[in-house]
Amino acid sequence: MTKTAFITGATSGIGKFTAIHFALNGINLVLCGRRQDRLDALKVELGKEVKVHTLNFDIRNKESVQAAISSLPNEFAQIDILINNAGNAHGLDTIQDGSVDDWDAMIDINVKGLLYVSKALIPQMIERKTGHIINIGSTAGKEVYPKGNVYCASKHAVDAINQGMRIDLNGTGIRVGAVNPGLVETEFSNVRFKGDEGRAENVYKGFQPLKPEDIADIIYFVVTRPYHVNIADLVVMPTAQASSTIVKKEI
Ligand code: NDP
Ligand code: 8X3
Repeated sequence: MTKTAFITGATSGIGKFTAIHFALNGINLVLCGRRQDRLDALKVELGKEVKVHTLNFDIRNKESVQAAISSLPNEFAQIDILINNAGNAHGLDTIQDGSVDDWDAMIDINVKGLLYVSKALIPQMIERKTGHIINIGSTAGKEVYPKGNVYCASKHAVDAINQGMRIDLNGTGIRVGAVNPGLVETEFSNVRFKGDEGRAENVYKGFQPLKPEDIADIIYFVVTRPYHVNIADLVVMPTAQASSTIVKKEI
């Protein structure tokens, strides 16, 4: 039976390439983000392969999240796969210099937004006794690096929520797992450095970072395992990376 995936943060990077990979493999899509032009373009492009519905909402706003999900037409209302991917780092500063607005953004988007979407979609999965939730964490959810403070905290929270969801949903038929990437070249650093392209590009210079396609391929692998197999927690780094702070720039 054709499945339907709900992908947050589908307008860019990991979410966008996961949408493309899913579409090419026949998975219908509900694609979410705030940039309507990008949602429209994806709908036209991927609509050639599968059924696509788009939802424009700011994941920080719980009423908007609920209203968007309630508005899903019948043919998209049954979600088989939830990819909790929307998120970003905002700023890279010591705790003493960090901006409270950046902290709010990271906690509201990466943690609370993920919870709002999950809260809205889990009941129907419980009712149907099936579903698969993939939480996109990070190596920043496994270790803390200098100036990473609140971003790392938000991703450690995703790690805890991933474990908590798996424990609480055990026995419901819902699979829960996390994919935790290391350095992936997307718009992530453009957002972190607030549009400073030179600084963003520098993050990925001198080594081969992961591409969003690499993570999309892994997410597709995770969701296509037999039903009795749940990949609970997966960390993926570029070969050049050993930890958040150890990256061999010369290979
Ligand atoms: P991008 O910046 O390329 O994509 C981020 C996506 O999140 C966009 O589609 C954006 O859509 C969406 N988003 C951001 N803020 C909001 C919001 N307030 N409401 C709704 N949607 C929002 O980054 P990545 O693809 O790299 O990041 C995706 C996930 O992967 C994040 O959770 C990130 O933490 C994680 N990650 C990334 C790594 C990397 O090195 N790139 C490594 C480890 C984890 P729009 O702006 O249209 O709303
Ligand atoms: C993104 C990876 O190392 O830039 O989660 O924080 S990192």
